[in-house]
Amino acid sequence: MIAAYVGLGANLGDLRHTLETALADLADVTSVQLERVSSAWRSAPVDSDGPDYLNAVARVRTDLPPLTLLAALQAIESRHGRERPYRNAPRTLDLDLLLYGDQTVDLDRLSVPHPRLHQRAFVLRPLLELDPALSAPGLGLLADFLSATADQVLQRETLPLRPPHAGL
Ligand code: PH2
Ligand code: MG
Ligand code: MG
Repeated sequence: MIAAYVGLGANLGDLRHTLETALADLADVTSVQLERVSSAWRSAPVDSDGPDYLNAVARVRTDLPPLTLLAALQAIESRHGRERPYRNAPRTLDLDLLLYGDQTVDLDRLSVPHPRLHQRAFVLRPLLELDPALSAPGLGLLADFLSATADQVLQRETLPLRPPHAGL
């Protein structure tokens, strides 16, 4: 089994409800176990526009290969009405495969670690919440990138995300 980290983001619709149901959907994927979920973090769109985002990170255990896991994530995005009119467009749901064990994936369709993971506080902060000692292949200790993203304003919500029926 591999420990993988999935980033969740939404800035259109009922953000909390979308993230919570997406987590339940993730827990329902065959051969994916939802292990832990970070807090929900609110922030302004980075390199984009539209309403504020709600972001979180989930740690899963899986024996699905990376591209199979990606297909499962994209199927969940589609079920939540995800459209892709242009790059970084506001979205009902974005699910990104951030880390897949200590493996590197370098394909047209998938790059792991996620190429901008270390530059974005809305990914780093929830990742480090789940594991403060986390490192990523090619990057090393992720905590070392926190100071470089300290100017990105992020608000942690005190109300935890509670996926319905996810058994957490
Ligand atoms: N996702 C993007 C672009 N910009 N900004 C925030 N705050 N949160 C996101 O999840 C996000 C973003 C592209 O995936
Ligand atoms: Mg994304
Ligand atoms: Mg994405």
